[in-house]
Amino acid sequence: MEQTLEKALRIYFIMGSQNCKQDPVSLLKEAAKAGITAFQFREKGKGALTGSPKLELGKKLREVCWEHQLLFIVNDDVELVDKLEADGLHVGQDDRSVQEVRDEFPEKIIGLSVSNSHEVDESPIELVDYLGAGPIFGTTTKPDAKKPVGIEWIQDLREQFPTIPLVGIGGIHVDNAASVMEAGANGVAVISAITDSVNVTHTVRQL
Ligand code: TZP
Ligand code: MG
Repeated sequence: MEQTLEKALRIYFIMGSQNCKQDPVSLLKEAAKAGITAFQFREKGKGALTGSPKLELGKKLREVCWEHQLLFIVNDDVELVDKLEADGLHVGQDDRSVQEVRDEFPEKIIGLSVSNSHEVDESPIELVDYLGAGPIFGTTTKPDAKKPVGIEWIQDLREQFPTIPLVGIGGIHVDNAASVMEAGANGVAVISAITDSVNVTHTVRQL
């Protein structure tokens, strides 16, 4: 990755086959051509693939990222990081600890989700490369999502960590993405804005 992480996280598309009404590989290709800057493979929740179908899909999605020089991050699944030669791993508060994943992957990009100051206080922020902050707005994509925290959470984090790469997540769409960036985020992480779009190219350009 030649560019800075801040820039690479600007339009961060997250998905797994469970989010898609269409073929995930075609969808990622379309989004890549339209200008997303990073991708997270998040095969998780109801209907998600496991085992070798998950690995095979991951390989195809990784190929698309390589072709378009997009950052390829794996959600949560430590086993897949090396198998898919991912650029990094994103972990939530209930996943493997940041210390463990940093020890296991000293050179990979590690992202951490944070939803409130308690989580920040309990996390070794100095070991992560970027923060995912949210859910910023209401979302139905993640059934166990916490209460929306609003763009104030981006402002708080930006104040506390002036230089860390920071992305907002949760309920972000074309019409509210700018407010997240204005609050101090380096990028927007989206699922349904793209997976549910009737015109992916147009949506990505608007984002
Ligand atoms: N983490 C916090 S909210 C969320 C995740 C994975 C779901 C985001 O999906 P959408 O469709 O962009 O609201
Ligand atoms: Mg997780």
